[in-house]
Amino acid sequence: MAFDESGKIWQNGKLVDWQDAKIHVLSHVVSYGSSVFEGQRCYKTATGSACFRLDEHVDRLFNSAKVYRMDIPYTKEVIREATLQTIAANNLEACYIRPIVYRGYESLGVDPRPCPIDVVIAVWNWGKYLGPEALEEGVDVCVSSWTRIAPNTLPAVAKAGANYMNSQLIKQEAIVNGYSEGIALDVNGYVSEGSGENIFLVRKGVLYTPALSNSVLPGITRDCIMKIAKDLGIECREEGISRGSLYIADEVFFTGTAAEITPIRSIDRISIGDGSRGPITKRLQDEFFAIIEGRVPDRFNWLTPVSVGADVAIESNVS
Ligand code: PPE
Repeated sequence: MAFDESGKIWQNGKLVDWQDAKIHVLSHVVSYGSSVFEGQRCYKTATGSACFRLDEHVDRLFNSAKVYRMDIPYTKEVIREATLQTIAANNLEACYIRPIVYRGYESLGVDPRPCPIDVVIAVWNWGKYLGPEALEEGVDVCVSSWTRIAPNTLPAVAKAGANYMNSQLIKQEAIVNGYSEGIALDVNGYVSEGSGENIFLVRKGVLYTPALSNSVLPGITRDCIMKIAKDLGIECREEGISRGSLYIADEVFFTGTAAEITPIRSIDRISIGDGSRGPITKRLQDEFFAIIEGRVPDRFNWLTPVSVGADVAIESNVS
């Protein structure tokens, strides 16, 4: 994924040129990882571009900041508007959106309180997170030798930059060993999540996902899957999942804004089900993409229209 660098970034209330969106090297965040952030998407729908679950992402950003006593100097409404404005300014009909709130430049020392709270919002094209064929063919993953952050160390409920040091250990180990991604267990040995995705498994027609007490980020895509499953009459249980039950599941998949719904076809080189995308995974994917692409009514109210370049022709792919 390379940046195009021609766009604009929203920085502390102003849209600035991509190349000018800079911070000082002695900003608090650089030494101490003091940031919280979001990952969102804007999709091209049958009726124009739409930001997906904007309110929920803004709410989660503010919750993450609250945990770390970061007082965001803008209202939620300003952040929502700034997000839409940044998408429009970059003229992207579909994009990934990255709002970041961080402790800026003033002084160093662990106590962050003297430093300002800075906010940026950037958008770019981000294709298939786990490879171009991943959504259909599935990915090969491993169980990580690294444990996920424990609830009394770094709270997984906050999407904090520092949590991703743990994610980087998980991800790099997986990649250098020939896997696409790693699944971390929590501090008690139960399944937690991938380095940047929540996880679900299917067994005998029932969907299971780790509970929030298993050190998982309260994923917005996870929430979508739980709502869609309920609607389709598929039972979903949030509970502790053992490592062993991953291997004997009929289907396993990841969810995330970047990963969307990615089937897992093997774990530690053990085939999951018949080693291809399972029927319930496909049903959930089909429904998820139908909603986000505007091919069925937005019955959960997940889409916020964005006016991107009025003269951009939007192809309708209503089938
Ligand atoms: N767990 C983790 C650790 C995580 O980072 C994500 C999102 C999720 C679960 C799924 O959450 P949600 O996107 O709300 O469904 N990971 C983001 C960042 C990935 C990155 O590489 O950066 C994302 O998918 O945008």
